[in-house]
Amino acid sequence: MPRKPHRPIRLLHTSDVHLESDTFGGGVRGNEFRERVRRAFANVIELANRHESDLLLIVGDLFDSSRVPAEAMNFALGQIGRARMPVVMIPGNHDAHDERSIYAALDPAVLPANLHLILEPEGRVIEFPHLATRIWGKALVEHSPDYRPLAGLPEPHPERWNIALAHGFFTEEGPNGRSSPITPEEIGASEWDYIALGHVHVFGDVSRGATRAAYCGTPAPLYASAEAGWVAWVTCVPGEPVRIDRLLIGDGVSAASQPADLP
Ligand SMILES: [Mn+2]
Repeated sequence: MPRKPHRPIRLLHTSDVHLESDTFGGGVRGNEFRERVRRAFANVIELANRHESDLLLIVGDLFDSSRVPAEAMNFALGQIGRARMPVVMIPGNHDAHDERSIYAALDPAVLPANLHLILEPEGRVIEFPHLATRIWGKALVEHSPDYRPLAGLPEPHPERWNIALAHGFFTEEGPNGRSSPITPEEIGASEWDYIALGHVHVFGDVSRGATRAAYCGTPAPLYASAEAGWVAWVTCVPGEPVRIDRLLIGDGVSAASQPADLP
């Protein structure tokens, strides 16, 4: 069925920020590292504003664990509130929506008005009629081989951009014991326009059939790798294939706020 959305849209897609990572412990080096991850997230918001993105997608693992001090949660929500567009977010396996969920405890009154936090394990569609867009996502509760991040994806809407969020592991092998598997068949059969993926920390295009799908990679300097520090910039124009570009997080922000190289 040919899609007939009435307007173009542009999306900034990020995931796996891993705020509050304890990779380097609680000492000076650990604090420095956590501060650099925070700067990376602030720069993602900056980039979305500067490029006037229509939507910002945060596809899981914004936090590294469910041990998040109130001050860190306030930082993250404050940054999201600075975004001048709707932000759609799902939990990942590190910040899963289980019995320790940091999101379950949030008072809706403290959430920024532009944040659409999807916490339904069965999934939820959010309509943005002014953008001719619908977004589907669901909350990861248990990261296990039985959990299918794309199960329950509805049929695409013929007059909307159909954008899905999924946090899991893309695999071309059959059942192999990997948790939260996402298969090429599921992507191809969906007929959705774009599937924004999270979980893998480096950029990867796993498009199938008419459906574009990509991992954006982590925006944070989690590893001393040229493959970290990016977001995906997705352009949807009626009648054209969906286009996926990468934007460097350091791009366009003041030198003083750019993360330095890992020591
Ligand atoms: Mn993950």
